[in-house]
Amino acid sequence: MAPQVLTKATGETTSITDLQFYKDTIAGLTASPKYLNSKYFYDAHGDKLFQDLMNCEEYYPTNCEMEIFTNQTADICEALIGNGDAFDLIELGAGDATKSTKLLKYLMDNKADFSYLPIDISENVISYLNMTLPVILPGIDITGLNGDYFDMLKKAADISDKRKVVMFLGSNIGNMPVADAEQFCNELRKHLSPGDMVLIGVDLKKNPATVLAAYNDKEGITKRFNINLLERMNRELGANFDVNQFDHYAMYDPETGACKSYLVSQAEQRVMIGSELISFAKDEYIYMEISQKYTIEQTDEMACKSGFKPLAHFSDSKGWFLDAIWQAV
Ligand code: AVI
Repeated sequence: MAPQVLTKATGETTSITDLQFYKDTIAGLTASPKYLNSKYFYDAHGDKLFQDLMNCEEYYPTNCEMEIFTNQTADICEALIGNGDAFDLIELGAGDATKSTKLLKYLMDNKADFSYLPIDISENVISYLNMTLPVILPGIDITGLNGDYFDMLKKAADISDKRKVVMFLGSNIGNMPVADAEQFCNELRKHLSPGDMVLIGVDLKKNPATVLAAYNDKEGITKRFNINLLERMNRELGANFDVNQFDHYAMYDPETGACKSYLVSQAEQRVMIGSELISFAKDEYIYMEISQKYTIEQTDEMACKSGFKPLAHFSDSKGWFLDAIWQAV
């Protein structure tokens, strides 16, 4: 019988092979070349490692976006407020909302008429925000939505017919290949109406050495962040990865703007996951993640192609990161 997993909420046991995580893992590791889905990086250990990454010297995107939100708060918020009519401020993948809190505070202080609807796939994130934000920002109108982005956007439209402003920050769009990012923007546009806005954070093309260093930090946090996915399989899927037998490899192609991470098998080896035996040749790689970089012109093009008009650009002092406002046409 395949190993079982206990679901905390219901107390029921499920076969590991029924888990989406298992199915996606086996699909990726039996493909050629092997790949894994980076959305699975973010269990509790992965969240902690990502926090460490955001504090590490070489990983610049978080600091750049924070600088934009700190120094240009008023300009960004005034553009979102527009003519002052009430709006729903929806954040996709809100996390701990550190960056958006800067904007929320300005909007509250300036009596903007808005409701905040953070959307996150993690139930923990949503209950944390529902509890903590009203303490930090007394009087905030918050409705956390737990689930898939587009399902929850639909729900947000059902809850109210107010104008929508959608935030998609932190260069999360970069974790999709360009074609998928374009498809995502098209889908996003379908869930909005003319006049609605998007505030999107995008990491820009820059000196290739700077980009590569951010995904190949000296302390090895990015390596641990990637290796954690193998450890997660050991923890949750009963796999038997010897994680010391894998090394991290990052590459950046300045022509395409694609920064990619891989784990490379250091030896010929076999790994058991559930009832599947996965073989690795020495030096065989697993493609783990893309962190796509764009030029400002490319983001404008992406906006126009998907039914938006680029309204404003906000960049940090080094010109490394962009927060753009797009308006649905
Ligand atoms: C969440 N995402 C935008 C990060 C990035 O920069 O692609 C994830 C990450 N991967 C390695 N370092 C950071």
